[in-house]
Amino acid sequence: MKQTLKLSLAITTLAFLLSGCDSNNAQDKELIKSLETKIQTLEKQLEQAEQPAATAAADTDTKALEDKIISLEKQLADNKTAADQPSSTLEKVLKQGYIQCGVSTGLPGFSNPTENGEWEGLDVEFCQAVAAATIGDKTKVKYIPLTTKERFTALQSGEVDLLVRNTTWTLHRDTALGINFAGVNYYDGQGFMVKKSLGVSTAMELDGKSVCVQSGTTTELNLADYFKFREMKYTPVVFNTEEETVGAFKEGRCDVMTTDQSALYAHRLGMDEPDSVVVLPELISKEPLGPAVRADDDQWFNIVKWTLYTMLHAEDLGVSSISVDDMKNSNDPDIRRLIGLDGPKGKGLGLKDDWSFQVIKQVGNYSESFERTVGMSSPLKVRRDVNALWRDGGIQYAPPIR
Ligand SMILES: N[C@@H](CCC(=O)N[C@@H](CS)C(=O)NCC(=O)O)C(=O)O
Repeated sequence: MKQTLKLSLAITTLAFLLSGCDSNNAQDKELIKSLETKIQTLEKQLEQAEQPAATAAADTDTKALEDKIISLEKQLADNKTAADQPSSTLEKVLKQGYIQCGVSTGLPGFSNPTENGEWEGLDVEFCQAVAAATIGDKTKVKYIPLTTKERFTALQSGEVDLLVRNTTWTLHRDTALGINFAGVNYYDGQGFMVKKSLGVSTAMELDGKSVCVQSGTTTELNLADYFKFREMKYTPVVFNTEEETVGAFKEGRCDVMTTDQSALYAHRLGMDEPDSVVVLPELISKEPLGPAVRADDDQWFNIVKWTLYTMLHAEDLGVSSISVDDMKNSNDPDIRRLIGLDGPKGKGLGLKDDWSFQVIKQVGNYSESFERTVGMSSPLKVRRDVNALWRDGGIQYAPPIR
């Protein structure tokens, strides 16, 4: 439209020029007059034709600018929210003033609620050790009881900062769930428990029996493998919680109960007549139990890992919750580095230099924690065996602090 008008205007103007402005002929004058009028009309039309286009262009520009402003405002708001959010688990923990530690719903020796509502056990003490390392106070822990099914989701979603729940470190869990295992605080294996009246003394005699087992565990999978590989039959009786599984075994709803051996010893003690049940000698799997963290935070992963190593080193170097104060006067370079007087101290972990001192002072070395919760000073009376330090015939070993 604009193009057509422009062309008409150009032709008319040309005709006007060609007609000669100086002509005196009346006919010519009339023609000139009509061409002048035509040019004016065309110019006016052109102006009008250009007007809406200009407005539309301006509208488009305004819209684009508005969109840009909205998007910038949104970016600003997002950045502000992100800036308000702690960027690391350590930051979050320090801000909230406690650690959210995922534990079991109740497993004697590992994580068990006491009658006065407190928690005790090897895993519970490890939660406390991480609280001592980071916040400087082992009591700053909020225990979140989790079933087997809930545990990994709770860690992934951030409901817990740390999962210390007699959880077996496996390839699948370490690689497919967005979590990392930070070490092994108890080397376990899966076993079987039966009533003496069943007249069975080895797992090879369990063909055709019914077995109580908890769902969502490595236990369930190992059980299936064990019987299938040996072409033995069994009837699984599956429950979601520890309480139900043990309850069913007690009531005689299955012949056999299977889980981590440490837990079997604990449950045996909880029987009305512990001597009426026996834990069979076989271990059918490896169950290295350890703390797990989310996979997106190396600093937190390192803090948890080195808290465990500190407890192991302290045992190795003979530093306990009792002796650690005196050790401040020690000349032993290993001990001085262990308690943060020399060496890398807390910097690399983003912690205070006395972080490891606090772990040992408030919770103790690995041996102290082990004996108190599952070992000889506890009702479970588990021997160190494979959980002894490497120099005592076990496999517990920590990399050097230097
Ligand atoms: N270590 C195995 C088994 C862990 C497990 O959950 N075991 C049961 C039986 S000992 C348990 O802890 N139950 C306690 C609860 O349900 O809170 C795993 O990681 O899958």
